[in-house]
Amino acid sequence: MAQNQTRSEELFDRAKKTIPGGVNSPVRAFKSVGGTPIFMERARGAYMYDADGKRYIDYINSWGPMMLGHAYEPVVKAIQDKAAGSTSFGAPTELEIEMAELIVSMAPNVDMVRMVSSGTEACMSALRLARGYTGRNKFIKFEGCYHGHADAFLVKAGSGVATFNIQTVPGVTAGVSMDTLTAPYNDLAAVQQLVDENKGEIAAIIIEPVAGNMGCIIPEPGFMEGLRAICDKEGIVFIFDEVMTGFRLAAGGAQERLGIHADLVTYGKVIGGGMPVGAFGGKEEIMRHIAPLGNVYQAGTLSGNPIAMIAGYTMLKTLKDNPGIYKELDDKTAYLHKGLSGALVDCNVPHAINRFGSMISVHFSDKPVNNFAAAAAANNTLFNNLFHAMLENGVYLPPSAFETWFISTALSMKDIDYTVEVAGEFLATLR
Ligand code: KE4
Repeated sequence: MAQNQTRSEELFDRAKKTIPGGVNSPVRAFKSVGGTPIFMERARGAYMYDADGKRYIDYINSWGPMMLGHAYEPVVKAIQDKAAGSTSFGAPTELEIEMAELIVSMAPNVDMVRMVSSGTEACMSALRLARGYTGRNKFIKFEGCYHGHADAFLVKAGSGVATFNIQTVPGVTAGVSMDTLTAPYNDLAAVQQLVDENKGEIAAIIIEPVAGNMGCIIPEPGFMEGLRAICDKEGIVFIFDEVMTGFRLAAGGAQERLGIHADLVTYGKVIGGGMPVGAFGGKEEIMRHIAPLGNVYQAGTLSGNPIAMIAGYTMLKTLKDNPGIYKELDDKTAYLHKGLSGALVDCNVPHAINRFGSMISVHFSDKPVNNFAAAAAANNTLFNNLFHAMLENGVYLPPSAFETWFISTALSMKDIDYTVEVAGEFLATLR
C-alpha cells in the first residue's frame, strides 16, 4: 500500500492486474465519472461500508435488487438455512414450482415462466423465443435502452455502453446487428416507419417500459398504447424488459402501472433478492415453444438453483404480502424529488428530474429529457462533479448520468434530508 493510498485505491491497483479494468462489470469502474471505484466490504439497510470503513447512503442498491435494504434479515436467513441442504442439484425441485407459481400470481399476462441466471439471459432467451415463434429475424429496440450484453442488443444500447459512448461494440458482427433495428424512445412515427420498411420481417419490439439505462426516461402518453397497437396489427411479439421495473414499480410491475399488457416479459434483479436470477415469461401459447416442450432451445446449469430461488421467493413473497411497501417507496422517492428540486431551483441550476415510482434521475438540462439524445445532450460533466461531491460526503449515487437512482425502504427521511443537504451545498458552489 503506497503512502496515504486508501484501501480502495490499493485494491483497485491490485484488481487491475487480474481482472480487466479491475471490475467484473464495467459500470462499476467509475470510468465516466473519474476517480477510483470504492471497494465495498459490507452493507446493511440503507448503508454500505467501504474497505476503509467509511459509510455511504446507498442509491444504487445493487442496481435495483435491494428494494428492502441490504442484508434483509428474512432473505439472509432463508439463504443460510437452504445452503445447508446443498447449493445446487441440477435436478427439478418443488421450490422452483413455488417460485414460478408466485411469479405467475403477481405478474399480469404471464401463464408460464422460465428461470435463468441474469437479465441478459432472460432478454436474449425472450428474443430467441419471439423469433422462433414468429419465424421472423428482425426486431426493434430503442436507443439508450439496455437489455443486457447479448450481441443483438449491443446496438445503440444504454447503461455502460452509453456511459462509455461505445458506438459499435467489437465482436458484434454485421450479420447479427443487421437484424437489430433501432428507434428513439417515445418516437412512435419512427417505429411505424421501421415496420412499414420491414413488412412481415419483424419478430419483436423490446422495450424498457420505464427506461432506466439512460437515466430514468418515462413513456409519453400514447407511446406504449401505440406500440401495443402496432404489435397487434403486425403480429409482432411485444416484449417488456422488466429486469429493472419488474416487482419494483408494483407487484405487477410496469404492466400494472402502465395498464399495458406485454406478450413476453423479462425479469431480473429484484426477483433474486441479490442472488443471480433472471426469468422470462408470458402467454402459454408463446411459452410452449420453449424446449423441452417446443424446439426453441434455452438452458442453464444453475437456472432455478435452490439458493437463488429461496432468496428470490422470500423477496417476492414479502413484496406480495406487504403492498404498502410500494407506497412507501413512491413516497420516499417523491420526498427526495421535492428536496432536490428545491435545491436546484434555489441555486438556479437548469435541470430535469425524471421520476416514476421509485425510479428517479437528475439531468442538468434546460429541456425535457424524454429520450437518449436529450439525456446525452445534458451537462453530464456537471453530473460527474455532483457525483463526487456526494461521494465525498457519504452519499453513493450511480456513477453515471445514464443510470437511474434506486430507492429502498431502508432509506430514512433523515437519510433523504441529508442527501438533499449535501446536494444543496454542492449546487450552491455553482452560483
Ligand atoms: P444483467 O445481465 O446485468 O443481470 O441484466 C441486464 C439488464 C437487462 N435489462 C435491463 C432493463 C437492465 O437494467 C439490465 C442491467 N442493468 C444494469 C444497470 N443499468 C446492470 C448493471 C451492470 O451492468 O453492472
